Amino acid sequence: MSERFSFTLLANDGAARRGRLSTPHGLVETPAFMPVGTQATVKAMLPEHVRETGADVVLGNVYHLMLRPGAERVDRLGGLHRFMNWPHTILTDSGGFQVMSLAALRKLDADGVTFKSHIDGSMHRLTPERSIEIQGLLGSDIQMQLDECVRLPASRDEIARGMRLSLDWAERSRTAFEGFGGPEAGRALFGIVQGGDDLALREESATALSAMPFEGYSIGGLAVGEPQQVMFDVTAATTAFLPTEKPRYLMGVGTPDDLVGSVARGVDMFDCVMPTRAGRHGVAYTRFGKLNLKNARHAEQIAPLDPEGPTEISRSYSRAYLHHLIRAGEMLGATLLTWNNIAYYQALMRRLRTAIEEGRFDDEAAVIREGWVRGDV
Ligand code: PRF
Repeated sequence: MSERFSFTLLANDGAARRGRLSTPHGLVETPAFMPVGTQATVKAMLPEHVRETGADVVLGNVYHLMLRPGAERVDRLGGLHRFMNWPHTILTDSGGFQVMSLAALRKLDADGVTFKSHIDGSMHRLTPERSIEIQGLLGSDIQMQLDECVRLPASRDEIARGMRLSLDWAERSRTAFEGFGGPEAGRALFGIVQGGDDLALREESATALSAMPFEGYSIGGLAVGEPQQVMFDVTAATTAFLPTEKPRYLMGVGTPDDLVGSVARGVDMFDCVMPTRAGRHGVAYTRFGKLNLKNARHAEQIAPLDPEGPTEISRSYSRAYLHHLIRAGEMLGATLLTWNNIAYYQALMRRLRTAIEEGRFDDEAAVIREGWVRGDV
């Protein structure tokens, strides 16, 4: 029997929290940003280099991995950690959100969702139980319940229906997780709060989930097109109803500014394709804000991305060379910018963690924001 999953709250500064997760594959310092490794790879990066930036955990997706190479195959090959050569913590998303955004066709019912693969058109079915079974086969340390994320704007009835369906699926997911021996294996299952932009529905969802024995809680259904202030208000109204001794994960968020604002509202964990996707598209995150390396004004800039940047990559390669690589469609351009971006996000989280420990989160947040105001330099 493994040691149980645990979360320790180390410090508070206002609503901001500094904590530490312990999983069968190591410690995760929070607030944490988790690079997205959808298809068993953080695109364009070696896992060793992802680790070097300071990431303690990467995210995998049930939807992609069940279709290719298949969860049973990954299990036969020794699990996802071994398969992708990432011996640290892995969190997996349950699949529902990706089915709704990627599948060629899908039909949702009270029991689950049937969908057509975007890869080869084959038909598949996900239920709360099957999603947990797949996450167990992958060997995921931190698993998500199957949920339904209703896109905003939506009517209150539609949001309420999706939230209540997700509550029912939360209970079924928990039963399946315990049936597969998740807690004894030291793994975690997070319930997902839904309820759109309706604060009363968020309270109902968070309160009902808090009464169930989850190891942590995710906040879903945000960053789906609503203004940032709405996301912040809903996040604050949701964390208020979640148990303080369990980790909170804001799914699919966000920009550096979103992260700072959400940590201030009590969020511990984040994931987002932004740093990796932006990197492949020629955009670098720096302490001066976002730089678009495709822009002609970088063509003869000998300066690096940032002489004080978070990795050797940010400090050594010239903007002119990065501009050239991106313009020429060279793979190295995607790698170098993704590397810089993940390193930037990890350095940002380290800064926030230290500031919380030292009780100066608000001051640090103000200094960070001041840097971005200088804009595209
Ligand atoms: N549910 C799940 N995964 C998600 C979301 C959600 O609501 C979001 C919303 N931003 C991103 N990823 N299961």
